[in-house]
Amino acid sequence: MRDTTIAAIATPPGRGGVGMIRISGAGSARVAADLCRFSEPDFTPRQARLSRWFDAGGELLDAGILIYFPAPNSYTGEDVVELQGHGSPVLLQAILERLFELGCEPAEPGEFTRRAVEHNKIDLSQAEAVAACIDAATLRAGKQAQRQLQGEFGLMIETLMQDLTGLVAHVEASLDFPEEEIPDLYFSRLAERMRGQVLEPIRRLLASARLGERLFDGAVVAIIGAPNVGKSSLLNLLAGRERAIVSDIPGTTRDILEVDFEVHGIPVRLADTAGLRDSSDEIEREGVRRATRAAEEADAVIFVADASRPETWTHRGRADLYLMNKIDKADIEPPAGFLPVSVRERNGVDLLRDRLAGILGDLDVSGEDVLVTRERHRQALGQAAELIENGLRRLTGEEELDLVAMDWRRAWSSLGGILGIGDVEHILDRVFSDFCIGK
Ligand SMILES: Nc1nc2c(ncn2[C@@H]2O[C@H](COP(=O)(O)OP(=O)(O)OP(=O)(O)O)[C@@H](O)[C@H]2O)c(=O)[nH]1
Ligand SMILES: [Mg+2]
Repeated sequence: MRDTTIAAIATPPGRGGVGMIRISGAGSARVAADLCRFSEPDFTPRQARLSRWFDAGGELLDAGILIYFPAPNSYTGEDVVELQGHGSPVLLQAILERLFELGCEPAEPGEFTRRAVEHNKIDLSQAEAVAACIDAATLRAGKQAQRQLQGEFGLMIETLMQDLTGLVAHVEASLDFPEEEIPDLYFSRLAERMRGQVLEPIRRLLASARLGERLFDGAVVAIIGAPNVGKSSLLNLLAGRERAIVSDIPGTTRDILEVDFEVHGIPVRLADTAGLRDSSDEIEREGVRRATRAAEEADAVIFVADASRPETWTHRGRADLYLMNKIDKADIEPPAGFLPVSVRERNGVDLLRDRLAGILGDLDVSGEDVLVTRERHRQALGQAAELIENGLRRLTGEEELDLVAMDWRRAWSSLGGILGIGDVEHILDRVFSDFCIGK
């Protein structure tokens, strides 16, 4: 950790009502006093104080609220000063330059939060939740990030690590006894507890990862089908606005058209495509090529057919959801696997949303569950599960007990990596490189 006093603008670039500069480190109060041209840094802790900030020549740069948070009761755990001035990029930059003249160093991306981790204010999973909160594209994602930030997920991991430690201690204790003195039941009970208390909860967490990661990473969904079946109408309906041109002329859509919307809190980029058919028109042919590629690259594909035209019902490529549109027009029993809808009359659309969310991972997890939201966490949990299983196999196979203990200790370290415990310098570097400056 750098032993410096750092400063950065914490509000986003651009003009705004308020702009904030954050300072953290042992020199915070001193540089803030110098900025205000006070002889002594005699700030009352955690009290908002109206103050004026000057450049080196004594000219006023801005006036605003200054708050001093002495260590350890601050965001970073160090002495922190927050300056809330006007949201003017030029004035904020000039104040920041002045702070650098007074001895501050520019903060690196995420350095304030990293310092919070290094001073044990929060664990690493909470630090990641800070970034996730800021990046959340939907309310559901934001709420999930909040729960992680409050430490619910971290607490689960910590509990698992404690249970694991207890069970490893049992294995290690038994190393001191000759095998014939250990009752047969001893190890099967141990294995049972490992499965119930540690492995099962890890498996449940892993099962939530598909939805958890989707909530933050989003999904690309392509709509495909024959011309004139209502693909663009469906896009408009789901997007909630008239984004795509709709007409009864087949071949209306040529290029790919994308809109962002959300389904059950999952951010979705929806791509409308050209109707699939053989065409002599060069532009339309290119449209069809692009449609095919979009379907290949999408996370999920919705195939749309027209109930009144059976020739539109067959689809040879991949699709995850089959819609029979225009059921208002034709009184037919749709073929198996098709969801009947009428985009025009908004029939079946709620069910369509549910099914789409299900395809994207919103299945077995309730809204109340804590989810695994990061690939990093999923990998660490997966690795822990594997090591625990290895140990369990060895335990029942009555192999060397010290190898069992070693597997399980490694599983413990793997879980520890999630919280930033152990030798994690390289993990910290990777995690914080995704942050914005000032956070
Ligand atoms: N009756 C009825 N008509 C619909 C329905 N959905 C769409 N249509 C009509 O079908 C025609 C074609 O709709 P589009 O959304 O442009 O179809 P598309 O699949 O995008 O067509 P292309 O872009 O040409 O491939 C329009 O006249 C729509 O108003 C529906 O549920 N019922
Ligand atoms: Mg269209």
